[in-house]
Amino acid sequence: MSNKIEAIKKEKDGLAVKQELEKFAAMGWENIPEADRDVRLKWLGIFFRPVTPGRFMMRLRVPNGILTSQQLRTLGAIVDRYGENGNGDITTRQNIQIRGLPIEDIPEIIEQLQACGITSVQSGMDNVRNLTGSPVAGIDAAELIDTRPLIMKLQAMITNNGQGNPEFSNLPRKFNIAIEGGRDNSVHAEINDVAFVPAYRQGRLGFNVLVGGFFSARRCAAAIPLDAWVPPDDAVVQLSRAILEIFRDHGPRGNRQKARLRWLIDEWGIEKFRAAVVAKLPFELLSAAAKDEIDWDKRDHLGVHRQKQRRLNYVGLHVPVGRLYATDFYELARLAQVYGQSEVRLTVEQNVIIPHVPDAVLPSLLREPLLSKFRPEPPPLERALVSCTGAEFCNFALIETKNRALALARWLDQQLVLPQPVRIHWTGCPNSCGQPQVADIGLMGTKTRRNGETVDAVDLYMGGKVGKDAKLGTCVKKAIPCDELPEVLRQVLIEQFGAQPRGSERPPV
Ligand code: SRM
Ligand code: SF4
Repeated sequence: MSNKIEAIKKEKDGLAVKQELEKFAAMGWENIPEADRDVRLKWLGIFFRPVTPGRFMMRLRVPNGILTSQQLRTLGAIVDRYGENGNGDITTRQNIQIRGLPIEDIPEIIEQLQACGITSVQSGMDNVRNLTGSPVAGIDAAELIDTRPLIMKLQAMITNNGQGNPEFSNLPRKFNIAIEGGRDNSVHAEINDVAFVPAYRQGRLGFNVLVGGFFSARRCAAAIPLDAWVPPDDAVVQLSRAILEIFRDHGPRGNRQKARLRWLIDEWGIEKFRAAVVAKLPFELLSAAAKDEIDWDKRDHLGVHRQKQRRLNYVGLHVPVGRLYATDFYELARLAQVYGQSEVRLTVEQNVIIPHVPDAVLPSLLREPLLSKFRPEPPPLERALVSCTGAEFCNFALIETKNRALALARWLDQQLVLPQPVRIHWTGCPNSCGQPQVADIGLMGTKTRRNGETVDAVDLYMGGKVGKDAKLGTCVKKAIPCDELPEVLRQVLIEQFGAQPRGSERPPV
């Protein structure tokens, strides 16, 4: 049994469009064959957007979420060309998507990206997605393993040094890999197809390995232990390769709703799956360490923090729902250059960190105008807000998310005094890109009928726990009309999160 996407891949490999890009650019978006335009171009990270036809989105790869000032400037200059259509988003995989791009310009954009060391290759569809790692790798005083060199090696292997890797261009489905190097599980290890979490085995520091975590409309599952421990070196790359080869060669390809790695693990059982991995490895796969080192609550990295390097700080800035415009890219580039070492980090909470800020210039950085837009200490609900793209650009969306999420968080922050941040995640449809299952309060877009009319609504998720003992939240109430949500959430926050009312204002309907 096959499906439409398998047939498209069989007819022509996704990566083959690399050779045809100039031709597509010359013919214009209306004339590109549909399977190439809507499906295969995603192998180059180029997404046709039915909501804004003619204005493509590009999903980059930002391994470990690290960008330089030069790269930020290049991104700013690219989106700047498209006026009000041009913008970017920080994604829930510590990555950047840029928008508003006409196909005619994309070959040149790819050259500009390549010139500054960015690739968008294999960032969508049935490929290994952006590799996430600790956002404070190398600067966190309490870090156990610096994830950066491992992520870079893995990215080089998976993308063939950014050129595209035909070995992994025909997986049965998407594939997520994360490497955690700290104590707080900043990458959400539990929701990745493969995750490495720090663990001591007989006194030696390395990683325990988790497999099979994923979200989909059909099913959500937390990752389970592979019963494996690897040292923090090439073994990480070799193990990832072995698992990818097994997934590629044996993963189910019939029903796309049942094609993620976990379905193969369930079909085989974890012992058979592990044995298949062992058979491929050039080294002996050790059993897991008795416990891992994830023993902290998850940090959000906002505000000012001391680095492990003396007299240096990192400053986490809150980017409301991850949205960046050209001027923001330029300003972040400048701030990182003037106050830091021309580098920023992205987080899976869709925020930015400026590392390496010396004590002496910290007060000046905190006075910069950009910091009143991207605040280091925003109010508690806005602080912990995450939102997927939603109906503004995504044709799967059942509701608009980002603007609505921001307006509601701001209203609730005005209404209530919160004893601590409450993590609210919005997602526009059951695909769960905004990860509502990891949130304290998760909101998943849907539609409902009220007085004979169809209205925007959300399913309410609760109970998600992150950091140590991470646990997925579940749906506790279905189909709350969006215009009733302000009052519903206000009540939930008072009753379950210790919020105190301030006064009363009109809700943002
Ligand atoms: Fe996602 C499809 C956006 C993270 C599960 N996701 C899509 C598409 C490509 C659909 C489309 O073609 O329109 C969305 C693009 C909309 C747009 O224009 O931006 C989209 N996903 C996103 C992003 C941008 C959300 C965000 O605002 O941050 C995230 C990009 C990550 C990246 O940089 O690579 C994003 N998507 C996720 C995550 C979260 C994660 O990885 O931690 C998930 C759930 C975790 C997982 O995959 O296990 C996720 N996206 C999906 C799915 C359901 C997958 C499945 O197995 O069924 C789809 C639909 C699909 O693949 O068929 C999807
Ligand atoms: Fe689009 Fe749905 Fe993903 Fe949101 S969750 S970006 S609406 S596919």
